[in-house]
Amino acid sequence: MSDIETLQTELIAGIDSADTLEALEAVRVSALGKQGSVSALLKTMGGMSPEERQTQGPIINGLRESISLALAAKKAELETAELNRRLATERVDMTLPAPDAPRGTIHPVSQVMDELAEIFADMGFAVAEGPEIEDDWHNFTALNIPETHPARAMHDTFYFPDDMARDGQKMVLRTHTSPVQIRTMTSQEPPIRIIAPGRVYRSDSDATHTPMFHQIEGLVIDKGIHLGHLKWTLETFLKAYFEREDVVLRLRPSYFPFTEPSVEVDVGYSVINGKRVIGGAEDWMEVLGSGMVHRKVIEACGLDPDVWQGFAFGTGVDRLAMLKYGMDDLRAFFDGDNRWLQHYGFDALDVPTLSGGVGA
Ligand code: 2NM
Repeated sequence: MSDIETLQTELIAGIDSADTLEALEAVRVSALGKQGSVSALLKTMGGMSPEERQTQGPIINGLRESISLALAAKKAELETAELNRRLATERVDMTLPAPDAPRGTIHPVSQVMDELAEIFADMGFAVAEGPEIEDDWHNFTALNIPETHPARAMHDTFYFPDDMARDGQKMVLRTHTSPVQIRTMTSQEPPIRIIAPGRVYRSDSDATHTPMFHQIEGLVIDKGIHLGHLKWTLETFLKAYFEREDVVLRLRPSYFPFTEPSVEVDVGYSVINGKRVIGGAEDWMEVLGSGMVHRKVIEACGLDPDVWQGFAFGTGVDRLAMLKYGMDDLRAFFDGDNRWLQHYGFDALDVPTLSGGVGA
């Protein structure tokens, strides 16, 4: 056997017996590395005569080729074996409880807004939105609250500095969502049926008032709309929201600059185990303000009040949430205390539907 054949036999045996990737790499380095036996043979070709090179060249190159192929084949074999070993031994136990990761919940205010959107969507109302930074005209003037009107003082408005005025209009943080109704009336053709949920701001802070709170207002504009439509809509809404058929409404005359007549809506409640429960008529509590939209408001929006009439209503979302879910301190809504959220938290996947009951 020639030296080359002996070397080849030895190297192939070394490759065959390598049982780890590291051992195989050692064989590769000993043959094809810088100081390797095959590399040394390749280097001898430089000093050969042309005749010698013609006979030895193919033999040495053949050796290098066969060793390279044997190394590659063995490497693939070892890698496959390693993968199969890992597949056979490594396991993920899908029955293990997930680690105690922090879990977000739906805030009661969001939950109630979703419930309200669902209830009103069923009655054909769309959801409308508008800016929280408003100009004086949309927040006050168009709503029949002129400069000198005492309601401006009533609203405890947050005003922006004079140099932030736009088109000569002083800017404010909206004190109610009514400017959304104004924007809808000036940009859409009646008939209109919308609710406008969102954040509103008033400079007022104590146990029952926060400077930011959530309102939802509704607006219907069509021909021949009267107080009967208003009463039916609010009764249907309150029964769906409190999920009780025995919800009783009491309408009282009131005053808002933007409605005439204006109506305050009380809902009857009973006291069960010291807690107020909606339903029955043991006593009354105020839940909504409403009325027929003032003709001056309809006119301000460019509509003819002799053709178009409507009703509007408004209430506090935070208060509606407290009444339905038995919360007693408004300030906890904005503390961001995760224990409170977990207690009242609603599941992100538990979307309110009328068929499933809107409540969580
Ligand atoms: C309320 C009570 C009564 C109201 C009126 C309007 C508009 F834009 F149509 F004039 N929007 N919202 C309204 C009426 C709001 O909240 C207590």
